[in-house]
Amino acid sequence: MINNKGKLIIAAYRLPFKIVYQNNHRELFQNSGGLVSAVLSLSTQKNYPFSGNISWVGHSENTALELQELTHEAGPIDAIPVTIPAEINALYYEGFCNDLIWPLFHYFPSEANFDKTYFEAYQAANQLFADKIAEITEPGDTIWIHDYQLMGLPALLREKFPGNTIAFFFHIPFPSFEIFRLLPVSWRKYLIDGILGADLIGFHTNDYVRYFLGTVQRLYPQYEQRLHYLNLGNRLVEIDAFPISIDFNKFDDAYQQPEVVKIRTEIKQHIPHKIIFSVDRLDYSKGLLHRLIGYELFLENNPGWRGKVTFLMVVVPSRDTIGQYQQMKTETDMLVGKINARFGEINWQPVIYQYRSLPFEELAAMYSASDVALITPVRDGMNLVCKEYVASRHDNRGVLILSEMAGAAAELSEAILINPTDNDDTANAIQRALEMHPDEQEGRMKALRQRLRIYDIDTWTNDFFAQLSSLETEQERLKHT
Ligand code: GDG
Repeated sequence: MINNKGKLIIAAYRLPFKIVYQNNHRELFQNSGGLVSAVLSLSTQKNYPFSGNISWVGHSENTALELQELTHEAGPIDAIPVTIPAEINALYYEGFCNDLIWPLFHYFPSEANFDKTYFEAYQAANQLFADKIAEITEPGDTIWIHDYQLMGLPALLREKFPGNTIAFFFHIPFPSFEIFRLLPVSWRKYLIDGILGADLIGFHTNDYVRYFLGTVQRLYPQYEQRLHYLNLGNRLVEIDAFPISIDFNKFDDAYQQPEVVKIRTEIKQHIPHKIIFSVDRLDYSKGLLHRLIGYELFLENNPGWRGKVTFLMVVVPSRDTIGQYQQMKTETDMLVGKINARFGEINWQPVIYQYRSLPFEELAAMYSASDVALITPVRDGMNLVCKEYVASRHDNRGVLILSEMAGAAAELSEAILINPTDNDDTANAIQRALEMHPDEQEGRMKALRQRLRIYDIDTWTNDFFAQLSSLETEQERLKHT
């Protein structure tokens, strides 16, 4: 751990809170993302390496004044909003981030729009973040920047604060150079120069690290690369893999929570046979259509299973004002209808499909009620759902079918790993999972759980900051040689 002097500043596109109105008064509503729990648990550690409150800088619809009034509810986090004018935000967030980088980095180049105004807005928004952070940064502060919305920010801050420690973590896949090079040359340079402003750059997997280093090598052959280190001439930068994890105990404990037990019992009463479960945001990267086609093929190939298994598929609304997402939703609705019409019977529905978000207790109950989790993104930076499923299986039962295209596949080798676009592979995996002997389920589940129990979200954060600390020592040593 670093024996740090200053405070920790987090920069992420969104603030971890928003103001909601309840019973005629205003309250802070905390987002339940993995990063928020990581940061909160870090702040309560005995050897917390930073001083004071954590400053979290992010976009918000609420003003600084409104948020300040509720500071007492925010615990150790000072929420500092960045105001991005609506017309810039549309081109920056919906445009450059979600209409270009998201599809491109998830290997959907045909969905990517290379619009010049997007790029200008992206630069402008990153500058707004830099300006806001500059107002609060003091010598000795550490700045930890997150994700694809803020790739330009490390360099903007490095220029202003050459002596501060800056770290960056990338939550989505970093693609191979053949995909990255589809970006115009000046955009490529802005993004890579931007990220290289950080001291430590973290990705979920070794593959993403390799692709990033390969891209740097193509753009800057003069930078010396040694293992995970890059020597930029005047600075040493480290690039490494830190597979993000989950709050294992939260999901493990949920198994016995009365509310979760109650919902689980109700689910099992309503579906008195095998349950296959999936939950994802509506997104083309999640492989929903391939998954349904694979399930349909399974039912076609295995008449004996008809009437004895139900696929419970939850899709969480997301970005559904965007045309391509609306189209995906329509195609999903139609395919579910087709499968239910083709195989359904008066007392059996092959797919129970819900388009909504779930409260935590219901999610935990669905995880622990299902015999198989079918997690088949066609591309995913990590995927936390598969880890949450494992952590929820306090009973050591259940089978995880996982796409080899999810970052998590690198760690979860006891899952049944499949190619999500190979429908035969999906269909065969479903049959194998449903017919797996309980002893084999237990053996696999125990191994998976043991790994996640050790490498949970706290270990992830500690690992990241321990690495940052040894990098600082190495940088110091180099300064004096
Ligand atoms: C990025 C990367 C990477 C979803 N629906 C409900 C609900 N969720 C929760 C899940 C899980 C999270 O949302 C989704 O996890 P993902 O892993 O898909 O992450 P994203 O936030 O989409 O995005 C991804 C991640 O960052 C972390 O680095 O793994 O690859 O794309 O925690 O439980 N939770 C509740 N109700 C829902 O309806 N309560």
